Amino acid sequence: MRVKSVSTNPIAGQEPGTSGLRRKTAVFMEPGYLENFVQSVFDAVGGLAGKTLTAGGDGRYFNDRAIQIILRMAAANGAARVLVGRDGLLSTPAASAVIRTRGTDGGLILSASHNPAGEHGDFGIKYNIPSGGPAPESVTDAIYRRSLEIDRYQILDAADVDLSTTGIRTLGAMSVEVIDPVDIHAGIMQSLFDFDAIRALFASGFTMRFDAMHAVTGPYAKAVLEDELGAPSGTVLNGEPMADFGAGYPDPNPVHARTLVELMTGPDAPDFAAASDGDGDRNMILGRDIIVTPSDSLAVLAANAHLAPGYSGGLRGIARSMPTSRAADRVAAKLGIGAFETPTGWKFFGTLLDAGLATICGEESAGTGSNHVREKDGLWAVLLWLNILARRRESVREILNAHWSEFGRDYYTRHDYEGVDKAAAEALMADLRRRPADLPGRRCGALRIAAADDFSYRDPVDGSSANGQGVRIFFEEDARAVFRLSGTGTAGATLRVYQERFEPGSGELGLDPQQTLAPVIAAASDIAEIHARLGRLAPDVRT
Ligand code: VG1
Ligand code: CO
Repeated sequence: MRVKSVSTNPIAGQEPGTSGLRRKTAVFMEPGYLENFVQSVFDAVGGLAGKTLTAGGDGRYFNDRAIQIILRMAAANGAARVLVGRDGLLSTPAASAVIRTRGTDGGLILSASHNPAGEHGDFGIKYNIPSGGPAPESVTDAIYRRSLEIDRYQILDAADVDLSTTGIRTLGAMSVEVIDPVDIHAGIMQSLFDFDAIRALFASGFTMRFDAMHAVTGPYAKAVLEDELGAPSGTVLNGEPMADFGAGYPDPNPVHARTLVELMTGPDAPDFAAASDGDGDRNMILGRDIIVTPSDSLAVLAANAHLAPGYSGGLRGIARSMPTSRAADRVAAKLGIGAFETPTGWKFFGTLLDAGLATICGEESAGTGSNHVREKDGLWAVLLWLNILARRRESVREILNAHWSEFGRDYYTRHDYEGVDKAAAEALMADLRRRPADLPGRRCGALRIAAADDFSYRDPVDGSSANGQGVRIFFEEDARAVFRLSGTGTAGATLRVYQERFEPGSGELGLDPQQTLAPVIAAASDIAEIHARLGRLAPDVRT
């Protein structure tokens, strides 16, 4: 086996500020494209000589071939060992768990998360640092700079490594340790939650469905829910990972998980349901006749976390992304612990978790997690919910109602305008950014603007800063609208509009947030001139 040094042209890889590289699968399959990114990572982290890496992905189309390329490149770059999930699989939270538990020098995760997979879908790759978390901007910027100047990559001329069974193989001078993709993560889950209580809950006839959406979480959910906790087989739906995710869209929201929502509003609804996304880091929580909004879920989990053994000593603090509702802040205030507001993206939670300032974190996009790993963790959220349900023995609806009566309710909805013209969306944002000074005082229907800004953040631990993270409009009526462009798409642009309004002391379940928030929604689309600029009368997705 010999090391080949292949000359290559620079590629404009991962844009600064994004947490991974996502492109059409066909782009990734172009000769040298994946290789350039991988070599840029290896170079940007100071080379691989003698290092150990973790590698795995969500099983989407090209995962199998990309893993082999990464292994051959790691060997050619002098790595000592790579830990790889069997069949090249690792969910994002499991990869984080492996990096931390086994102390590897970071890892490469193959996924485009919730983006559709397949030959005509999307592929993605990201580098996680040795803490197990997404690379911070200083690292992604270094990778990006390297990708612009790279002129060769190193790869071993060798046959594929057998990844179909666990065990240790060799590839040149490097060892490849094929691990069970579930074990390490499942062990952490067992250490955090009251499995006996959850087992008793299922034994009492409690019913649940978990929709793995043919993505990576199937094996994780089956191992824990069905094999370990005694939920009947059939609890996990669509549990076989498929290269094209069964032609589905593994984004756990009311549009893409519609069948689950219909099940929960129908006559055969189980007590509880959940879904996860492509790479297993997000979650959707449903009860009979109720979808729990992610912002509420974060607040409920934080308020009840002490019921789980892993958090019985209480929380150090709660962190949420800026567009996430303030429901979690109300819990933090009551518990007398810190509340943090960070830009969108899990990487901003890393320093807070490392410093012990926050224990639980969450995003409105259905990502929730804790200090057990450094990624959001879909199955973790589902198990914490189950632990709470097992201890409280109330329905999801009762728990939500009680929460709102205690803390008040933050009505919330996010509207996504997908696949809109990029230039028009950027102009819309640029104009909003220019206007914060003249917006206060302006009337919008029944509302009046109190303040407006473009969110910027200074990390309280390392002092790094991030600007331009989303335009916030605050209304005098305890309401807020936020605008930002998605950074995870691969075609056109997606405008996200986040709308919320606080109602103190209201446990009114019957109210539809779209109706309650109608004045805020109208004001937001008026201020941003959404119809005129994007030619859209209604959003594609409402969550
Ligand atoms: C979206 C979500 C954000 C999340 C990110 C990655 O980003 O809004 O909260 O952190 O996806 O999640 P954007 O830029 O499209 O709004 V995942 O599950 O794709 O790793
Ligand atoms: Co994801």
